[in-house]
Amino acid sequence: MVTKKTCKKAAGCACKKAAPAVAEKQPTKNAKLLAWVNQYVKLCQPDNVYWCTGTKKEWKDICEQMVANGQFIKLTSKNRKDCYLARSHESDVARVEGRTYISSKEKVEAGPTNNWEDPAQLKETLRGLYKGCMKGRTMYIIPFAMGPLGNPITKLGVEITDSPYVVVNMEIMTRVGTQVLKAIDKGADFVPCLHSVGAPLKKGQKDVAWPCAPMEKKYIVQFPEDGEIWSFGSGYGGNALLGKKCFALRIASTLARREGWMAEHMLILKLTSPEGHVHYMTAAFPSACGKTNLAMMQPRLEGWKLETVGDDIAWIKPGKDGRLYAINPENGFFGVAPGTSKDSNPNALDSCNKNTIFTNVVLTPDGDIWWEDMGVKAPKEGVDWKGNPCYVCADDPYRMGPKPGMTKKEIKEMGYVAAHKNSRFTAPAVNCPVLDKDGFEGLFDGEPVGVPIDAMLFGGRRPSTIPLVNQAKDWTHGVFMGAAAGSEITAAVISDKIGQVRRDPMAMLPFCGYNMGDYFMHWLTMALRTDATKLPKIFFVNWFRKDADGNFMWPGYGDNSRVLKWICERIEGNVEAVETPIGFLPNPDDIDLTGCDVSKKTLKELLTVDKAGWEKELEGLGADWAAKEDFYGRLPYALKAKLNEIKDGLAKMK
Ligand code: TSX
Ligand code: MN
Repeated sequence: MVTKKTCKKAAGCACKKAAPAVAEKQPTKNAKLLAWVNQYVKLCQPDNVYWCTGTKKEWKDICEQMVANGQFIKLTSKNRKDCYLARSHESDVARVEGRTYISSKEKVEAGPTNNWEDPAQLKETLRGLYKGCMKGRTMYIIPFAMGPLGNPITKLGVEITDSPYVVVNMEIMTRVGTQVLKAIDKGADFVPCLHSVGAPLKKGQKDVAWPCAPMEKKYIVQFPEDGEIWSFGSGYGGNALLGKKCFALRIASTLARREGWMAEHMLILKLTSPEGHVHYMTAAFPSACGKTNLAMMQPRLEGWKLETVGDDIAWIKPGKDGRLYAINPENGFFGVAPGTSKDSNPNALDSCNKNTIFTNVVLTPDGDIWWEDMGVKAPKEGVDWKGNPCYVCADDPYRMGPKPGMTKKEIKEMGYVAAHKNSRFTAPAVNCPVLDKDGFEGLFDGEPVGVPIDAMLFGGRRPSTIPLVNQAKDWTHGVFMGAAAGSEITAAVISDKIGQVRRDPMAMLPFCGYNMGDYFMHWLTMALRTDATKLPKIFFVNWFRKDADGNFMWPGYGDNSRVLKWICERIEGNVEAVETPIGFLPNPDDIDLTGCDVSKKTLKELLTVDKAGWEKELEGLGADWAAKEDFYGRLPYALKAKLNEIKDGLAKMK
C-alpha cells in the first residue's frame, strides 16, 4: 500500500519522488486491520499516517504540537500540571442527536426512538463525504481497549481520526497502545471506528483552531449488523471520541444482546459499611441528575466509605456463579464542568489537577480555568469559551459577564454564560482520590471477573409523585421501573411540555443501538441467564422532590448515603419494608437521619404513595408507549401487564 507522503526534505517540498510504502511502517500484520486502514487511507487521502502508541510522551508531544498550532492553550497554574484548554467551534459544542443514526437493514430494528436510514444508502453518502476529507491532515490510527486488558468482558476497537484533539482525549478516556495492537495481531476482534472532522486543507491553507463540518454534513452512524461506526463532521465529545457512546453503548448494546450480556449507561460504585460489608451498585439516571456526583459522593454517615468504579458506563455479564459482574469500560471521566464544585463533587475537581484537558471553559489570567457554579470566585477578568474577554459580575463574585460591571440580572437576561453549559473536563480515572483501584482494574478477590452487582438504581428529576426510594418487587418490576425512568421537563420551546415527563428508559434513549422494545425484552431475559436468586435488587430513587413552595425536600449529595444505607440493609435482608402497589417503601424510622435536618414529617411525605399522582404517572407512561407505537410492536407484554397490575393495586388502595 503506497500513499502520497510529503517529501521529508522540507515542509512543502514539491518533489514528486515516490513516497515510502506505508505498509513497511504499519506495526501490525493483522489482515482485517490493514485492509480496513488502507481502504480509508485511499479514500480519505491524508498527507500522513500515524499509528498511536499510547505513551505518556506521545500524549504530551501531541498536546504541545497542538499548542504550537494554536489549538490548545497550556495551563500554567501550579495546580494544573500538564493540563490544556481547547475551545471548540461555536457550532460544535455537543452530541448531535438529530444527526445520529442506527443504520440497520430494517427500520423496525432501530425502532421509533432512533434516526434510521438504509445502510447501503448511508454508506454511499458518507463515502462521498470521506473522499479526500483528510487532505492536508495526518490520519491517526488509535488502537484502544474498552476495559482492562486481559479481562474477559473487555473489547477492543481501532479509531481512525484526523483530529489530534480526539487522539489525546481517547488516550485519557480509553486504554490506548501497542498492547492492544499485539492482541489484534494475535487475532482478537476489534470494532472499526472511522472519524473525520470533515475539513480538508488545501495546499498551504492554514488550519483553524477547531476544524469541523457544517451541521447538515455531520453524521454519527452506527451500523449494528457490521459492528462499525462511521462519524463525520464533528470533533466534539461523543460525536468524535468513538469509544464512549458510539462503541461502549450503541454498538456494545447490540453485541451484548447477541452475546447475552448488558451494556448500560450506568455508574458503578462500591460501598463499605462501618462493619466492613462491601456492596457494589450501578445506577442509571437521565442527564442532569448528577450521576458523576453520586459516583464520587462523600457519605455523610459516620464510618461509611464510598469508592468509584465508573461514572458513566457499565458492561455487565453473568459470572460462573450466576451473579452479574460489571466492569467500567472507560479509563477516564468526560465530565460536564459547570456545577462541579468543592461542594457538589470535590473528588471530580481533584481529578482535574493534572493531565486533564478542558474544553470550552473560562481561561483565567493566572493560567487556570473557571466555570459557573465552581464554588470559586470569578477572576476580575478572563477569556470566555468563545475566546472573548469576560468580567466578574458587579453584584455576584461567582458570575461573569461579557462587559465590565454588569449585574447578575443583566447577564441572566441575555442568557450569557462564560463557560459553555456543556463544557467539559477530560480527566484520567486514576486521578480520582476515591477510585476503587481493584474494581477499576476489573478485579474482584484478585480475579479479573469484574465486580459483583448487588443493586441497580434507576432515577430521574421528579419534583412530584415519585418517592425518595422504592424497591422493585421482582426483576420484571425492576425492568418496568427502568423503562419508566425520566425527568420532568422544566424548560421547553413549547411551553405546554413543561411539567410533563420526558421518558428516558434506563437513561438509554439516545444510546441504545437497537429497538428499545427488544432492549426491554433483553433486560427481562437476563433473569433466565443468571441465578434468579442472586439477581441485583432494583431500586428507583428520586433526590429531586419539591414541596408546595418549590423547595427541594431532600438535601441530596452526601446525604444520599442515608438512602444507600437502607438499600444495603435491604440487600442483606436486615430490614423490613412496607409493601405497596408501587413497590417496597422504607419505614421512615429505617432511614438513618443522624446529623441531618430533614424532619420526620418531610421524610414521611417522601415515602408515601401519592395515589392520584401515580394514576397520572401510569397514564402518562401508557400514552408514551402508545405514541411510540409500542416500539413498533416490540414492547414486551410483561411490561404492559406490570403497568396494569400496579394500576389495579392502586385502585384497591384506600
Ligand atoms: O448531583 C446531585 N445530586 C446527587 C449527588 C450525589 N445534584 C445536582 C444535580 C445537577 C447535576 C442534586 N441537586 C442533588 C443530588 O442529590 N440534589 C439536588 C437538589 C438540591 C439542590 C440544593 C440543595 C438541596 C437539594 N440544597 C442547597 O442548595 C442548600
Ligand atoms: Mn453519559
